[in-house]
Amino acid sequence: NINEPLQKSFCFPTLKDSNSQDIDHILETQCALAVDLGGTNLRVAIVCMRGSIVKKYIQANPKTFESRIKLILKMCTEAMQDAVRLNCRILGVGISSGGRVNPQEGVILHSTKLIREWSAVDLRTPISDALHLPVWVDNDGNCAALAEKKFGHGKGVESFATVITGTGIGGGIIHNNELIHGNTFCAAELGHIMVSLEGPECSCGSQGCIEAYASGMALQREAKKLNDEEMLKIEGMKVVEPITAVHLISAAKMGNLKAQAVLNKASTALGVGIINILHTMNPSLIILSGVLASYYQAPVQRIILERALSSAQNIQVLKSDLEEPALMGAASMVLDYTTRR
Ligand code: ADP
Ligand code: BMX
Ligand code: MG
Ligand code: CA
Ligand code: ZN
Repeated sequence: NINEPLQKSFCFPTLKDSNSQDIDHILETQCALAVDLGGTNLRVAIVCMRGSIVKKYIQANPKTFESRIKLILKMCTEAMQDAVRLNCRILGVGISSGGRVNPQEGVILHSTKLIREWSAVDLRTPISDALHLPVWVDNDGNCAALAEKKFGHGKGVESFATVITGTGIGGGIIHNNELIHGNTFCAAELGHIMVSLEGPECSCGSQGCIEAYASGMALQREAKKLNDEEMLKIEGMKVVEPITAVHLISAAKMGNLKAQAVLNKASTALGVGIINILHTMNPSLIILSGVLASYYQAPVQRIILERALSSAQNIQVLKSDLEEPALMGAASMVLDYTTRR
């Protein structure tokens, strides 16, 4: 089973094994250490069984392999010290990362240039050795799908897909209640669904991918372009650098026609990409998450009504109500595997 990572054996003492006089120990909450590596940020969190984030740490994701591994270990060590004070017992480490991931081996197989020096990386061995904990790893979009399944709109839903926008666009597909990893762990790379033969260049090396139209980075690229041409700001608009997707959205809302055109194109690309998902797997639900989800929800729903086959139109496009889907999914791997009897 692909979802059953090969682990060294670790011993998890149960309450019965522990000293019954140690009241503090009995009151300990079982928690996971969750890590999420994205194109911009590196997040670590202590996440408890019920799915709440006890404490969260955020840093910029370093640009080199060495400094990235070093920072992951430093942040995890700090979190483990805090966990002791917070009476949290850490059962293991769950890691969500951009890139194609072999979850059985805990290896990042390949990454686009969104995360440099991040191909053929065995993450499990060094982290497990340093922290003396079992380690699970999966792709960030896949982790987001696991989180929706356990804590979010995907609860009890047999078949759904999730699309998460950050720096790039990640995807995760649950079919028959299981994640789909594919033949070479490249399934559900939904950001690289292509919607045009030409189109903008993508960080994957191709062009016309929905990530190149609709991700945080793509909108930032367009916002900067407009700003350089002095066409972003309109009367009454304050722009605090750095220019991001947020400026584009507020300019559009204030009536900037150029900004509206960029966002229309981005929404259409995303909507058409999502229709391709509908026509491939015919799920019962699409969940949008990430920084731009609330912006995209309505246009995507509309484009489906305009352009999908009628049999695929009766689908809900929901916005995730989870605070950090990728991070929560990373935690869920730990919580599910360590407490399963
Ligand atoms: P990652 O997982 O890729 O590191 P995050 O999910 O942390 O990314 O999101 C960071 C990306 O989202 C960046 O591209 C940034 O420009 C963009 N971003 C950050 N805040 C906002 C916001 N409020 N609205 C739109 N985009 C944002
Ligand atoms: C890229 C790709 C995906 C990832 C997605 C979202 C890499 C390194 N990343 O398309 O695997 O799921 O970005 O990532 O190959 P994020 O940076 O937006 O969180
Ligand atoms: Mg991310
Ligand atoms: Ca994925
Ligand atoms: Zn691409």
